[in-house]
Amino acid sequence: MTTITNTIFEDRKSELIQEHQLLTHKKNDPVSTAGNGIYERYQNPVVTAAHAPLAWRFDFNAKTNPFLLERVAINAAFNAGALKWQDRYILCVRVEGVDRKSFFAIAESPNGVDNFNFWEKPCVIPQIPGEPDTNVYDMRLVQHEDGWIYGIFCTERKDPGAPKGDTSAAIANAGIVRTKDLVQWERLPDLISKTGQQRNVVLHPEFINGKYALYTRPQDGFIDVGNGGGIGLGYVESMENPVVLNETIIFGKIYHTIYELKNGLGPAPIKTDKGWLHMAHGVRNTAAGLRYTCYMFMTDLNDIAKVTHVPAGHFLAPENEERVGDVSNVLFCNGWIADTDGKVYIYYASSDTRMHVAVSSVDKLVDYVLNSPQDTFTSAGSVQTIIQLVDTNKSFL
Ligand code: M1P
Repeated sequence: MTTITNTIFEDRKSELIQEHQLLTHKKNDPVSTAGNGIYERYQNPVVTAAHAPLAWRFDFNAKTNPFLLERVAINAAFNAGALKWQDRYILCVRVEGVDRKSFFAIAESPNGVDNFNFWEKPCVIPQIPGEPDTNVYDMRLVQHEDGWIYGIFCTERKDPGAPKGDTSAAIANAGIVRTKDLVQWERLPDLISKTGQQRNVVLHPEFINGKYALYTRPQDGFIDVGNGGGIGLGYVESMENPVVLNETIIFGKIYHTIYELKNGLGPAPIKTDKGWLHMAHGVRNTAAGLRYTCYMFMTDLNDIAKVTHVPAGHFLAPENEERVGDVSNVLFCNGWIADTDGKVYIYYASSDTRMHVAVSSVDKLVDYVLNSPQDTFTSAGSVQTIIQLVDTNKSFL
């Protein structure tokens, strides 16, 4: 190697390392506006494609890579499952390479809002013999009361029944893994359900009458939910033989709402003394394409199929830079952490591109879900809701 190339290599190496260090150790502060009082967004994304370790992307051997070119490029880091584990804030991130393949990688932070660093290597997900996953994404991490940490994710494979020449028809289903250390993953059989396709399947953290409870999202097609859709609930006897015989839709699609076209559960629900708190995403169509926003609801502590409260409209929607990305106008949340001090870290992805955090508390979220007006499903109803508030406020403002 000539001296000149050697200098290019060494200069680039120190520049890359310095930039990466700055990014992965950058302090994050809340956005300073009065906001809605329910949560505080943080200024910087918590994980991005640029957070991917340099060792995943560059060959640092000057002999084989004298210009220190990037060999494996990462496109996006989004839709992360989350867990507080051994006092650390863990994200199981959907990392997507420029080859369009997603994979999972653990990133951890000491405080939940910044300093997220990926572990040395991505997760190795064992394959089902004869049925390799083409693409995997959107893992929900759940610490179940049976002692295992489960990861349920979407596994996508080419549709074997697709007509010749149709290179995009695919089948989505729920893949299942479990672990005790987030390093060794045991692959369990994929979910068996009556509906053709499944995405957004989430494990309830507690047994219900001795069974595992699974929130599902049955769909007729790969993208379109068709006659299916809605958030379903089913039970399985064992995660080693995950057969859901009956799925009941507990939260369906509704005309002219933010979940008119489809919806799906986000992370596993948080148990509170008032009920189970849920975060979900709702999708509607617009002239500019699909719009994904996140909304909340609560189910009964003693009957998880019973939805008790649903504030009208979205809870979190894409704002400013969040609105633009690989799939623009999308907010998606499949991970949150209810901490021991009552804080809730809501990890959400924007536009299928990067991860953010918003911080709230169990008390605030319960207050929001119980006391925000419910949907009246008409414009006149929305006006009445506002007039009621104005009248109430007359004695206070
Ligand atoms: O592109 C937006 C989202 O689309 C899918 O979600 P759903 O199945 O609810 O339509 C998923 O592919 C998700 O990963 C993605 O963020």
